[in-house]
Formats: sequence, structure tokens, C-alpha cells
Amino acid sequence: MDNFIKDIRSEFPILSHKIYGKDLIYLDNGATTQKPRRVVEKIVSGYYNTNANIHRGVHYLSQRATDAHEAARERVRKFLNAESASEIVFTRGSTESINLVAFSFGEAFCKEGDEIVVSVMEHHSNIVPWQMLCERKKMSLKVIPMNDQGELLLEDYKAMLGPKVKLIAVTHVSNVLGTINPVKKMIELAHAAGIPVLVDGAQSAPHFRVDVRDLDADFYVFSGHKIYGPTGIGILYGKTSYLNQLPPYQGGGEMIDQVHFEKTTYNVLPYKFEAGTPDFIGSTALAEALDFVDEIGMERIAIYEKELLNYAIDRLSRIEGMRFIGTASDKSAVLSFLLGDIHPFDVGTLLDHLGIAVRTGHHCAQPLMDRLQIVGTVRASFALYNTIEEVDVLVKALERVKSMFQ
Ligand code: C6P
Repeated sequence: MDNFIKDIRSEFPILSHKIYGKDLIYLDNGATTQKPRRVVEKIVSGYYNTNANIHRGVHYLSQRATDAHEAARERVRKFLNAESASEIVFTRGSTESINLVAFSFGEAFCKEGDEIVVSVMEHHSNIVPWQMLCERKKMSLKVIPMNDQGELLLEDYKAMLGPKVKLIAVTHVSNVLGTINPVKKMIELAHAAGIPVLVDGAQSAPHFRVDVRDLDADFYVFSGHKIYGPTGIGILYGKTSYLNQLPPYQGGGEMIDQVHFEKTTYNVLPYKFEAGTPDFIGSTALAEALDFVDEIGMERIAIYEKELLNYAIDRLSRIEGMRFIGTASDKSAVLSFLLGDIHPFDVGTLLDHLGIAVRTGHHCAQPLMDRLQIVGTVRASFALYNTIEEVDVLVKALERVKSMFQ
């Protein structure tokens, strides 16, 4: 392990824990990443030093908390290269961001007979809110198919872009297959047909540089907890032109301009979509996490994680009975697999006893499991603090699991 990774690991106290007497090897980063000390300290310091409700008080603490929250919004704007901080809406996470768009976009732009297009590899969070919209408005959901490697079929996609389609909602990176979808190209094609696109960035923002203006995404969402930030905070980016046309998602304090029993008017962007007291401590901790990754460099993170992935693919493929699920040519550091006919749950449980945390099951992507005709996978998902040595331990552990079943 080189000194650079050693230094990074030392920022994450949990990584030196023992699990059943073994060194923890945390390979469940797709579910949530561990937090560096500075992010946790930011939360503690927020509550100790600047805790006061924001946008309300004239007092000193409230103003400081408000400034920190708005500085965090600007930090996210910079991270995504959005044009304006008013295009950055704080939510609870990717799921809430997608639900917000599904509701508000649906209200503004959709009617009976219209269509929403998603892909076969979506997380439930990017399926169910659209199904709910379709049920509410008597619309239909269309699904972009994929090949057996886990790559979307772009010719089929092009053929779907008809006049009834109101929005495309597609994941940037599959949380199961690791496929990096060609979203820039997909957005270009959708825009040529006059259709806006929502990109689910839950699994892309933590792993490589995302520029929403370069992508020309109309909406882009991600979760703080998957990018070394806290739980309970996430982002919806939306182009001003769209956000201005959408009605509010929830009503309450903060999102209003004037409230009278006769009529209520709404606040300007982005507050129109932020009803109630926001997670103003979480937002500043998220900004700290973004400082953390940007100081390392998203490009460097992407290169390092790719090295880890390639090494893992090479070593795991030498295990007899290894079957990778998702072999797209453009892949992020997510490795799903099956080992012989051993149930993924058994593999995961035995790995756990060896100190290795992986995720098993359908990964909240049951329609994808249906397409693959499997019940689930074992998934190792990497982050910037994982090491080649950890991959070696995983390989040995898998050999051991296999021998136990022989
Ligand atoms: N996937 C996983 O283990 P939330 O829960 O809102 O932070 O993120 C939802 C979500 C949306 N889209 C994608 C592509 C995702 O991967 C996830 C979360 C985790 O794969 C937990 S199920």
C-alpha cells in the first residue's frame, strides 16, 4: 500500500476496526461510504458552535448558520459546475430528489397517455416514483433494454423517443453492474427529440468528475452519504428553466412568499422546493466531503478506483466457478458476481465472518434481476480507501468459501 492511500485511510477511524477479530475490509461503498474524520468533526462543530435555525433569525448564530448553509450550496454548485446556486436544491438524498421531480414535473408537464422512459438497470428509486406518476396520470412507463454485458441498447432507445415521451430518467452508473451509461450521448438524442433527461447520479458523483453543463442534463441527483458525506442530505440539480416551471413538491415554512387564507404565493428558487427546516448541519458536512474529494482530485480517484477494479477482475476471474454479472466495456468500480451455485447470501455471510463487508441480494434492482434471471448477486463496491491488498484477501476468502461448499 503506498503512503498516499495509507494517509487517506488514516482519515477514516472505522477502517482500523476489527470484525470478529479480523481486519475490517469494507467493500459495501455502493450502499454507503465511510466518513473521514473532518466530515464528522464538521457535524460536531456545527452543533457545538453554529447551531441555530437558518433564514429566520436576525441573531448572530442564525446568520452564521445561514451563511454556512448557503456557502455549502455554492460548494455543490461548483462541484457539479452548475450555472447558478439557485439550481441546487437540498433534499434528503437521491430518492427524495427523484420523487420531487416525478411529482412536480408530472404535475406541470404530464397528462393521460404520455410516457416516461427508464432503463432496465434502474434502482427502485428511479422506477417506483415514475410508476406512481404513471398510475396517477394514466401514463405508461417504457423500458430501455440492455445486452447481456449490461450495456443499454441505444438503437432501441432512439426508437423509443417519440412525441408521447415526456421525460427520460436514467442512471449514470448501475449500482449492480457498474455500467457507466453514455448519458451525454443519450441526452443529446433526447434533446434532439425535445425531451428532457433526469440523470440518477447516486453512483457516479462519488467516482468521477461530473459536469452537469457539459452533460447538458436537465436534472441530476446524488446522495451525500455515498460520497463520504452524512446521511440525510442529498442534491437535486435542475435547470432554472425547468425548476421555474415546476410547482412545489411539499408545502410548509421556507417555501413560501406570502401566506393568506385566500391565497399563498411561493418563494424563489431553490427555496420553493425546500419546505421546512433543512438539514443545515448536513449541508455543511456535505460541503466538507466535497472539499475532501476535490482536494484529492476526482480524476485521481477515478484512475485509482479503475486500477482496483481491473486488478479485482483479473484476480477474481481466476477463481473457478466465478461468474461476473455486468461486463460492460465502460465500468465503474462495482463488481457483482456469483460463485458456482452458492447462494449469494451464503457467500456474503461467510465473507462477513472473515471481516469482509459486501452486499448481497437484489440491490434494490429487482427488474434487473428478472432480466438477468437470477435472484441476486454478491457485490463488492470500491472506494478510494480500498487497496490491492484487500482485493487479495477477498480472493483468498472466496477460495475458502468455495472449498467449504465442495
Ligand atoms: N443504492 C446500493 O446499495 P438513496 O437511498 O436515496 O441515498 O439512494 C438511492 C439510490 C438511487 N440510485 C442508485 C443508482 C442507487 O444506487 C441508490 C442507492 C444503494 O446500491 C442502496 S439500495
